[in-house]
Amino acid sequence: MEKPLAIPMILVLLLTIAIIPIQQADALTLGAKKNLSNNGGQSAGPEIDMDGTNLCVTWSDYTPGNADVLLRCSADGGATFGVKKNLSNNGGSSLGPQIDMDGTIVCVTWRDLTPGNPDVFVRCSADGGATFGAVKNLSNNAGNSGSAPIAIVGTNLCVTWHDTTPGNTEIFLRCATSPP
Ligand SMILES: [Ca+2]
Ligand SMILES: [Ca+2]
Ligand SMILES: [Ca+2]
Repeated sequence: MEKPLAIPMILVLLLTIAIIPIQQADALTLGAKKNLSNNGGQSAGPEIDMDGTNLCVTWSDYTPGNADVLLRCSADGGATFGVKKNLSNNGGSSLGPQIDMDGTIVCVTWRDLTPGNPDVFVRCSADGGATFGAVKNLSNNAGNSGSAPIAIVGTNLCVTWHDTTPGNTEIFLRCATSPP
């Protein structure tokens, strides 16, 4: 007597498993789209990081007349954003920004052609992106230096990049115990 019930029971179970994820997906609440760049030039290559309710987005933007690294931060999880900041603000192409945050420490790295060859630049903030220290040139050498992911834990930070200065492409690393 149990066997005829087994197949309908399995079907009900399979249907339940299939329907639950759909219902959960429908229950997701998406906020409204926000235009963070909202300017006339090409805005490309956004990167994002978030720690708690501190959130920053960085990208490369041609609106200033050449490629510069722009940044916009939020202290309330993306509900409202501060003004755009131009972190590079120089004549050469500033491309491929990368970002990491820990608490209110925010650092952005990018590849900058202003020195005459591609170098890795970094700029850090200790107050969630409200104010930034000076730009630092981490590579400062003759070869092609680029693609600079960054990691921050507490006040410790490390940046890595590829560099052709040794004669072939090598991977460099530079660390600091406090934001430069
Ligand atoms: Ca734009
Ligand atoms: Ca620039
Ligand atoms: Ca270089």
